[in-house]
Amino acid sequence: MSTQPDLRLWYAQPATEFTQALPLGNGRLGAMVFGGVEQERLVLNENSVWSGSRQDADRPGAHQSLGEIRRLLQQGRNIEAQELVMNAFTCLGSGSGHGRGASVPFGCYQTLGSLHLRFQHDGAFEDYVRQLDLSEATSLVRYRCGGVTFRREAFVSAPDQTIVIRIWADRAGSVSFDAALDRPERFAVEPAADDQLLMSGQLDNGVDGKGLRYAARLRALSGAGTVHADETGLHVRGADDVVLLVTAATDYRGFAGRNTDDPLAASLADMDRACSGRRHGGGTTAAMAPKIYAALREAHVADYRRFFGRVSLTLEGGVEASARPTNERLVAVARGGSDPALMALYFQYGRYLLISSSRPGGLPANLQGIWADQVQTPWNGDWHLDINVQMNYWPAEACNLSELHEPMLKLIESLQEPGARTARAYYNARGWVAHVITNPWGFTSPGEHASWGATVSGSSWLCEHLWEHYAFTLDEAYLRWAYPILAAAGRFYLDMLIEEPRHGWLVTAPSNSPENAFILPDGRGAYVCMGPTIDMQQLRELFGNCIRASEILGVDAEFRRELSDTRRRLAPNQVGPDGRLQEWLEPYGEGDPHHRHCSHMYGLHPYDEITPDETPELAAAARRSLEARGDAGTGWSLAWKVNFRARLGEGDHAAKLLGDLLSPAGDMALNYSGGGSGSYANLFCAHPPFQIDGNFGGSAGIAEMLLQSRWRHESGHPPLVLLLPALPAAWAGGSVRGLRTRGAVTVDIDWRDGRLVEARLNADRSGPVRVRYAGQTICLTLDAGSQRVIGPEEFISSPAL
Ligand code: FUC
Repeated sequence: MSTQPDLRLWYAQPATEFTQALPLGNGRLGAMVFGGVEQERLVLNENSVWSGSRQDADRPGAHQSLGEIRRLLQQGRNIEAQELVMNAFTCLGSGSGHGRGASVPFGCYQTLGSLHLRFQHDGAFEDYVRQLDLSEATSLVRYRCGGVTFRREAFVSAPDQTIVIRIWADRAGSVSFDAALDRPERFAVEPAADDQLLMSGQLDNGVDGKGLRYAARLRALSGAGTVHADETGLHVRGADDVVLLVTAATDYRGFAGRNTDDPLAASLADMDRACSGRRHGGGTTAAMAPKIYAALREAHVADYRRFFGRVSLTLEGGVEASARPTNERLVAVARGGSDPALMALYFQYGRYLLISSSRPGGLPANLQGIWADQVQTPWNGDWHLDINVQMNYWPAEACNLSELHEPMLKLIESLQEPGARTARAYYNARGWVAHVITNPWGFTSPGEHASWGATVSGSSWLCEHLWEHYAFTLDEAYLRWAYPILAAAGRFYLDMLIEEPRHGWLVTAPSNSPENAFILPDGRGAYVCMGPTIDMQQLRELFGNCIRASEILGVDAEFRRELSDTRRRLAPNQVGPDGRLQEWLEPYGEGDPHHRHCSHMYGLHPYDEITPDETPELAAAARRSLEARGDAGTGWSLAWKVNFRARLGEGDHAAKLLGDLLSPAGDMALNYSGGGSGSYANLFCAHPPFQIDGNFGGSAGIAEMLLQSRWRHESGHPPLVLLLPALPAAWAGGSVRGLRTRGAVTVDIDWRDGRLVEARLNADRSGPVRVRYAGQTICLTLDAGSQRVIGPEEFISSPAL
C-alpha cells in the first residue's frame, strides 16, 4: 500500500552549526534558520553578494607559446609542456587566489550577514521542534517556555522578494525580543524610517576596496505592544504576533540579478511593496500584520507549488522511520536500517533546493546554492565548470523544473563575449571558450595553475545544457536563441584541434583530465596532456548537437559538413591493456587511482555514447574503471557514481551509493579523498565541506534509476524512454509522477514487487517514441493532449525492436 510521503525535515533540538540549520530561499534571497530558543539566528544571503570585479585576466600573446606547448606534447615531453603552460599559458594575475579569492579581483560569493533575535525568555523550554516543510517551503520552530507556546514560521517569497518571519505566542503580550543585523566585515547598521534597521556596506573589489554596494533592511509589524528601532537594534516588547520582513539588494549589474544602481532604494521599494495596501487592503500597516502575513504566505505557497507540485515520489517502507527526527534517520541508515522514504525525501529536497536557489532572471546556483555564512566561502563559492555547476542543473529537466535551468543558460550566454577574447588570446581561435572556473565577472581565462587550470572543456561541458534544454522541451524558439552560442563554441574547438602523431586523430591540446595526474613511462607525474578522453567525448557530443540543431533550424549546411568530417576524426574511446576505459590518449597509470573525478566516464553519464545495450564492450570497460576507482569519494563524486550505476542498470549498487551519500557526514574539514563525505544533519551534501552539487546530483541519480531517456543525433530514431531501468530490490513498491524525458514526455510510473504495474505517458508533441522495459522495446505514437497508459503485458506480447 502506498504511504503518504512525509515531506518534512525535522529535529528535536536547535541547530548549533550552519549545516544543521534549515535553508529557505527564493532563488535570490536566502535564509538559514537555526531555531535557537533564547537566541535565534538566521544567516542571510543575496546571491549577487560577490566581492571582486571585472578584470582582463587573459595573458596577452599567450597563443605565441601554443605551438611550442603542442610540439612538446606531440613529442611526449609533457613535463616540459606543463612547465611552459605554467609560465606562459595560465591566467594573468592571481586567478582564483588558489580558491581563496575574496580579496583578489576574481572575488568570492559571500554571506549577506545574519539576523539575530534575542528573546526575553526565562527558564527552560520544552516540547521543542523545528522543521522544514518541503510541501510549502516554510520552516517552523515551536517550543514551550513558562507555560506559553511560542511559534516562529519563516519563508522566502519569490513574488514579494522578501524574507518573512512570523513570531507568535498563545498568551497575549508575551512576544518580546531584540533584533540585530550584522556581518563579519564591511558593514554599518543604522535605524531608518518606519522603525526599520538598515545594514549597508561595500565589498572588496580586489583592486581598491571599492566593490559592490549592498543593503539589507529589517522591519517589524505588530498590532499590539511596541516596536522601536535605534542605534542598538530593533526592539519589540509585549507583542502577540509579530511579522518580520527582510529585503536586500546589491548594485551588481551583469547578466542577471536585481539590476539596480541603488540597493538602498531597491531594498526599500521591495519592503514598501511587501507591506503595501495591495497586501492588506487598507488600514495602518502595523494593525494589519496578520493579514499581510497571510497574503504574503498564500502568494508564496502558490508560487512555490507551481514548481514543486509537478513531481511526487513514493518509495514504500520506512513509515516508522519517518516518525524519527531526520538526523536520527541518517544514523539509522548508516547502521544498516532500510529507509526508502528517506531516499524519496532526499530526492524532493534536491528539487526544493533548486527551486529555492535558481529562478529565472537570477544568477545560477553556486557551489553552496545561495547559502553561505562566510566572507571566504570554500573555493570562492563560484561556478566550477569541470562538473560542479553542471551537476547543480542535472535535475532541472528530468525532475520537471525546466524553467529553473534558465539562470544557467544565461550564464553560458554571458560567457560568449569574454570567452571570445580568451579564445583569441590563447588559441588564436574563433568562437568562445571557458576553462575551469567562472564568476559573475565573466572570468573565462585558464586557471592559475597548470595542474587544473588548463582544462579546456569548461565550455563544451556547459554547452550540453544548451542542447538538453531543447531536447526536453522541443522549444524551437529557444533553440534559435541557443544555437549561435552552441555553434560558436563548436567553432572554437574546430579551430583548436590538432593531429596527434600516432594515429592522426584530432585532439585538444593542451588540456587536463580534470583534476587527475597521470604517470609518464619514466615514472614522473604530470597533468598537462593532449586529447584526454573526456574532451573527445564532449566534442562528439557538442559537434553532434550542433549538427542536429542546425538541421532542425535549417541553417549552416557547410558548417554541418565540417563538423561531421571533424567528428569522425576525433580520438575514439579506448580500452586499455587493463580492460578499463582509458582516461588519457595513452594508457598512463593514474596519479590517484581513486580520484574523485571520473572524467573519462562522461560518455556514460551525463552523455550517453556508452550504453550497456549499444556499446557493451565500452560499458564493460567503464564498469571496470568504476570498480578500480572504488565507491568512496567526495559528496559530488558519490552522487555521480549513483548516476553511472543507474546508466549501467545496476540499481542495487546505485542504492548502496545513495546510502553512502546519506551517511552522516564528518565536520566541515576539507577532504578530497572521500573521508567525511555524506550528508549533514540538514541533508546538505558534504564534500566536505558543504557543497550543494551532491544534493542535485543525488536527486538526478534517483530519477535516473526510475526513468531514463536517450535522443542522440546520429541514431535517427525517435526518443527512447527506459522505464525502471535501475530499480533496486530495496524499492520493491512505489510510484513516481511527473518525471520528464528527452522528446518532451511527462511520465508517471507505478510498480509493485519490483515490477511495472502501469506507466502513463503525456507528450507535449504528437509523435513516435520508443519505450523500453525489462529489455523489451515497443514503439508508440503519442498524441499531444491524450494520455497513453501502458502495462507490462505490452512489452511481453510485442516483438523486440
Ligand atoms: C573541483 C573539485 C573539488 C571541489 C571543487 C569545488 O576542484 O575537484 O573536489 O568540488 O571543484
